[in-house]
Amino acid sequence: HRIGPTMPMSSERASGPVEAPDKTVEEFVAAFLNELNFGQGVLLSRSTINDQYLALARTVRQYLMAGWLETGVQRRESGRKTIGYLSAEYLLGRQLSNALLATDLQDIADEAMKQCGIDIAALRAQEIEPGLGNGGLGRLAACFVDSLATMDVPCIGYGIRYEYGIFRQTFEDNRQVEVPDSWLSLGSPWEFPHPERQVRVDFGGRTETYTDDQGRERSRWIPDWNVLGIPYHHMVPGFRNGTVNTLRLWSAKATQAFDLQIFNSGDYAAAVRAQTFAENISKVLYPEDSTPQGKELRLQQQYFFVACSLHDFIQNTLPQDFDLRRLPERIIFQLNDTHPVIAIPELMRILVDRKGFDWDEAWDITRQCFAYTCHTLLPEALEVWSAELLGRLLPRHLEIIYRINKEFLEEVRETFPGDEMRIRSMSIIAEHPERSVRMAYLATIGSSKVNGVAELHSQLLRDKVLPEFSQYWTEKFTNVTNGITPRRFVFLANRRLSDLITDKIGSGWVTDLERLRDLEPYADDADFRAEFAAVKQANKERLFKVLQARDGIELPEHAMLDVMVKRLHEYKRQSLKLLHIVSTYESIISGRMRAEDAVPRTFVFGAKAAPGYHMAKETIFLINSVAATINADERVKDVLSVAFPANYNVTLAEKLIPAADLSEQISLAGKEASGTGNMKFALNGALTIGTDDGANVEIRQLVGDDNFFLFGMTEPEVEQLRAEGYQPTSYYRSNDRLRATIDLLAGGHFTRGDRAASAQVVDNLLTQDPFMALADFQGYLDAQDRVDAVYRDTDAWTRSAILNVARSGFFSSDRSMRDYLDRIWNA
Ligand code: T68
Repeated sequence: HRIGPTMPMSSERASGPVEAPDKTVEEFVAAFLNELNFGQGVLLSRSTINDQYLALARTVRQYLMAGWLETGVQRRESGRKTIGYLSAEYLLGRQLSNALLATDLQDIADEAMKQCGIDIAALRAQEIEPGLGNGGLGRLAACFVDSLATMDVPCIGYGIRYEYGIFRQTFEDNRQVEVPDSWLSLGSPWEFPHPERQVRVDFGGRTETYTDDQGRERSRWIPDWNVLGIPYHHMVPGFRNGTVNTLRLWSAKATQAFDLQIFNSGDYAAAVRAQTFAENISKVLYPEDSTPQGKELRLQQQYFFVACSLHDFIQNTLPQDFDLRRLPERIIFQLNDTHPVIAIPELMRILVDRKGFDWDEAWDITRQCFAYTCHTLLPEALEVWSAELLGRLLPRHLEIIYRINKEFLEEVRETFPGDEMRIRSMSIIAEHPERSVRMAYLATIGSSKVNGVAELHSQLLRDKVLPEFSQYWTEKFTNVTNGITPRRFVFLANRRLSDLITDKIGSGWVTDLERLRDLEPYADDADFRAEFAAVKQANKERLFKVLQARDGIELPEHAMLDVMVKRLHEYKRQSLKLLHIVSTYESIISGRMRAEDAVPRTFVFGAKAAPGYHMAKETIFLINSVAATINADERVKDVLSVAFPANYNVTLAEKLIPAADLSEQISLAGKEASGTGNMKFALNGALTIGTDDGANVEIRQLVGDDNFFLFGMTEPEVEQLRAEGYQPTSYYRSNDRLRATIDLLAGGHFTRGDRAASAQVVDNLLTQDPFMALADFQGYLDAQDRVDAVYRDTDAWTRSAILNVARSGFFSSDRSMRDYLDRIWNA
């Protein structure tokens, strides 16, 4: 059968419908060999694994192409509102497996490769994942575009084609060393460059005022340099529905390859300098996930992709002569955090300066075209640009921001006459320590809706981060709890569990995750529990093989797998996890607990630290040091093991999460906006030990207190303790186990006697402990004791694990997308 809808031939397809090869092994083999011979230019007998991988990828592409072209035609003809997802990051993960899944070609491709004498697993392993994001925010964008395609909602994902994505992490002497991620080096079969659709982007210069034909005083921008944006299109296939949406990533290119005059004068280096400068814009992803550095190049990146994207939609995607007064009927730009917020003044500039709208009408249109999602609560993560820098790079935009601010503050003044304190606190422009632009405020003022990413986060966003704004516009603020795509993170990552589920309740859950509820009764079915536990065990064995091959890590077969994977950040409290491990170890080696009485545990960490984040890097060093010591200590052999595979990424997550028994979600309450790893674990049958933070709150409410290990202070308790004056040493003095743990860490036991090597992390905990790990230590240990107790009762544990799966359907990103459609996009 053919893939893709069989629509009547449209005027755009003069040569008739594009057809995919038949979904048979024979046709697949033929298409593959064709790609190998004619696309790659090699014979099967002489082809390398990389040749074969590229040919296989291009073969699968053939099956998606009809749907992609057809979706494009439908989108242009239907006039439906499009979601323009603006995100500086997309953490896509490998594409081949997902494309095979979406087209239902997995079995055919397996068999076809077998017939060619090729091990398809080796080809899958050949793909370098596009790591065009830091963590949760970038992965969320990838889940959202997957869901929108699966729901057949028109969406264009706009972003940056970084030449280098998130760095590859390696360890040397237990310390993180970053290596550039050259994900494009072996060729990238998933992207389609469209140099003919290049867009020019201006920077710098000055503005001037002039009088237009109608005698109106106007301002215009005289830029002084520019670059080109070249779009690279990626397919975003829906799950077996024929829809293929587009991800459009922009790459920067110099306007003139090099300056001929300088070149002719013989100064080759000077001639290519301009080119290097321009092309730096999309060179590399900034690896800071929470502390924006205010770097000029980053602002260039932001404006670059946003300017390209707005231009692309308005000039190339809308019909010619479209009446821009109706723009809000055709597009809603969703701002993934503040990174693309410069799009707001950019649209104002287009409407006012280029299209001749008057200010008020342009402002009315603009605000309807944007919605803003905030992903943080950390004050240091809220983006602020110095007015000096913004004015130097984008002088007209700064002018527009000033005017937006002036008119907004006048409006506030009318509602609150004389309340200058309030007015100052709502100003987009901060005056101290230097004059700067608060991007979250600009986003809030320029958007129709503002949302947080979990219930607790949205509440704190209203009450703590933007209180004046949420009082001023109660209706503007809303919540959409994050979600994850069940296609990648359950169906693809956990084939065994998927088959077991489908066997019992049918396959509808893949696109309607609430159907997992139908599994609930099976929690009490002993046979099902045994099968469920066998799946978990098989996933562990698969993981151990991966870790053995990837990192040379050997792990015991039968231990609880206790996993903490996420970016390394103090607020996430990897150090608290470390205290638990060291405390357990200390109990055994001090003789307080017999090794044979402990529940055997394997602890797995995965975490990258921002290269400039010193404390995070010290924590990585300490985790590695503790791991090496514990793994070499015969006294705890097969009882405690610690693994820290380097370079945690989407590919590893897909192997790790299905194998986990225990999910560690232990941030200080009020700091983790949502978390999405927490959802992936629950849906793969891990139990959570967690604080009342982010989406943990909702997970616990849904799975039930009996199936969740809650510990730690609540957010109000954190605030209260902080107000009273938090003193970490008081916990050290009064808690014997904490003291023994910290003393062992501080005494050089894990660092070959070198006390200085652990001092920074230890001193930080004892003297500052900004995220109150010591205050939650005892509660955490107690909760871990409860974990052990339940784990000893295999039936009880498995029952809870099944209920976690059955009750977590809410966390599908399909549901998140429905919420955005209903509450934010009106589409
Ligand atoms: C995460 N944020 C939140 N930021 O921390 C997490 N930031 O709680 C939430 O689940 C997730 O977003 C999705 O909503 C991030 O991942 C970044 O990666 C980031 C990158 C650059 C600058 C600032």
